[in-house]
Amino acid sequence: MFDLAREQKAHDLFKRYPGNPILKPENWPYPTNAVFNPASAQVGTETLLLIRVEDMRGFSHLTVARSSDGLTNWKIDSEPTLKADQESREERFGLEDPRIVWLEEQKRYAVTYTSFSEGGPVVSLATTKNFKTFSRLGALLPPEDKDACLFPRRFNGRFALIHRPIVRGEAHMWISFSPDLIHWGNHIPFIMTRHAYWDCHRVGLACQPIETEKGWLIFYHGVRNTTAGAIYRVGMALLDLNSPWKVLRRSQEWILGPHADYERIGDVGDVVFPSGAVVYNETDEIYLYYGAADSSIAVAIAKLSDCMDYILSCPEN
Ligand code: BMA
Repeated sequence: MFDLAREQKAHDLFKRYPGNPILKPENWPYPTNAVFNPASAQVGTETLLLIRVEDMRGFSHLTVARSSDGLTNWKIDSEPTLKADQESREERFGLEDPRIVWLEEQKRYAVTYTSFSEGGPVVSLATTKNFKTFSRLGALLPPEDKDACLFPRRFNGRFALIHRPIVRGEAHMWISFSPDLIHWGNHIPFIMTRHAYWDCHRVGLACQPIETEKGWLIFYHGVRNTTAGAIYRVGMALLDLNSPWKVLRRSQEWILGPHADYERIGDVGDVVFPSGAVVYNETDEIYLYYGAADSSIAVAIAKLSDCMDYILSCPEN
């Protein structure tokens, strides 16, 4: 139902950082076409972004950039941090769109990303302690699949993965479970595209799930196809803390959409594509890192308490 007060909250939630875009191809220490769709983690006192970098064949790899305030003075690795193994059928056409979570029980980070395999896009998993060396666990599920992230802990003994397979041409978000990060089952579609809405054509997880007292706060991208092309916008949902396949709330409105020039114009115009977030509990802030128009990286900032206030004002799913 249309609700003007809620529309206003959705509209006002995130403020774009005035120094956007924070990272552009011109900043790179080596030639590159585009830098976008970054994963994020707070590592020690630094914000780390693991960034999708597209080379001039059109294939992507992942490169680390670090900053002490998460906004400026980025130190970028002088060469690709995680390169595709082009001998492998899994990674033949590059690595794209990573997400990071800290797995406390394993004392290491889990990085999920899209491998562009010979059979199409698949979700792959690698773990790392230092973002220098990585252990590859391979593809988790068959193609076509994208937009995946693990939860940082188990539920009833099982790891959980949000991902976005394409089934019968439909692009809904699914959640799947595994005892060992290798064997996956109990596949449940749980956030579907909504007919006639801004997210009617495709949905997919944005950044890593954020644990709050009221449930897991997730951001997702939603796509509408128009006569002028696709528009990628961002919405939110709240998942049950112990049963994350249960959707407690879902935003009716989008909370971030392409508006600034750097979001409207680029290799793929009209795209905002968040894939990383950092929460600062001391200041109640959330920094949402996103690819802008498949060309550069931007950040938008909100109060976490405002995000919770807004999502709790949205109807149940
Ligand atoms: C999606 C993904 C993203 C990309 C977006 C917009 O399907 O492939 O990597 O940013 O399209 O082009």
